[in-house]
Amino acid sequence: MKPISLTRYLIEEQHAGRINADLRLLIEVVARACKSISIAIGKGALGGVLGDAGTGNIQGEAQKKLDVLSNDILLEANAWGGHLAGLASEEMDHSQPIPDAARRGNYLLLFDPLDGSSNIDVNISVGTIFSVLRCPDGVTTPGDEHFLQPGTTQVCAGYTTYGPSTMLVLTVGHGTHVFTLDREVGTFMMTRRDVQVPADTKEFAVNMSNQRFWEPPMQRYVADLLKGKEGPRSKDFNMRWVASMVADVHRIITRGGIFSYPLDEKCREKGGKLRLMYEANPMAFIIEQAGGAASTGRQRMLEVQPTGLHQRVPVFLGSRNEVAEAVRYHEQFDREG
Ligand code: FBP
Repeated sequence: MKPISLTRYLIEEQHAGRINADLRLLIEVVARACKSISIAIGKGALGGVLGDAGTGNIQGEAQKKLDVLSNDILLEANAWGGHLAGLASEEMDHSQPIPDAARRGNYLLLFDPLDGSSNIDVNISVGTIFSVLRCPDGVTTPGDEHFLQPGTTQVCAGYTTYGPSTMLVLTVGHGTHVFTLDREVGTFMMTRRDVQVPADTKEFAVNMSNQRFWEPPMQRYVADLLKGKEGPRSKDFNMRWVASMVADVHRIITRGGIFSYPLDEKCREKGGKLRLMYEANPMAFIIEQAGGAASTGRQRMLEVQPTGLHQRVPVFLGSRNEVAEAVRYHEQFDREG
């Protein structure tokens, strides 16, 4: 069957009454911004976009030039569309209401403009992650507090991965679909509809160098994976770690697996490494809509009640039976120690 464009897919969703015109146009605006980011990344050193920006963000991280450029591209693209009341980004301390009151809409957009920053200068896949919420009724100038809604209230989530090809993975709550950018015509074309993540897997992704800092249940869970078929899991597991969440999650969307960034002694005070609002929640929505599961290890990710815009959480997501297994180790430890 001839692939359909993102525009046609969204119009069909609107005609089916599953999304409204505002959300359709907002997704188109974000997708267009991601195309511009893809072009900037593709230029690499020739475009002078590699290296540090010489500035830092609220997370205390050194910003890369592409972090700042991607953030600016998304801000500019969403400033005048009329679909948003406000937006929030990994690269900005606080959320921002859309400047021109006349151009405000009913949605809130959260994004990680450039995920996988540590891989930018070494030409490994990076990405953009986004989540869309409704602006609470009666709120015209949203503040940070209006964004603190659990992941179950997301109306849309997506990520774009900038790799050998640029791909957009999207859900509006009716399955998860994959689009590939046709660079010649500049259009995202649907290349997989209704993706289903296999329930079981033999592949795990974690930064093993943090092992000594992990909690006991995580130590036991990974130790049993590494014991392979001689161990309690009775099968051999392979490991992958790209250190770009978008790339690791895209592999899982494509062939299954489990991705985890657990709590460890290095990030315990912060509550974890990855951010709930614009990394964990959108990925959890996408994965659940593809038949997978997402958890903090102790709670369904999408049910976490947010307390801060840049809040961090432990993350386990992917093939649902494997995520359930990782959660079982944590529950057993919490029960029995
Ligand atoms: P940012 O690059 O957006 O800050 O994201 C965090 C991240 O790079 C994830 O993409 C990735 O999964 C993780 O951190 C890698 O962590 P580590 O450097 O510990 O392997």
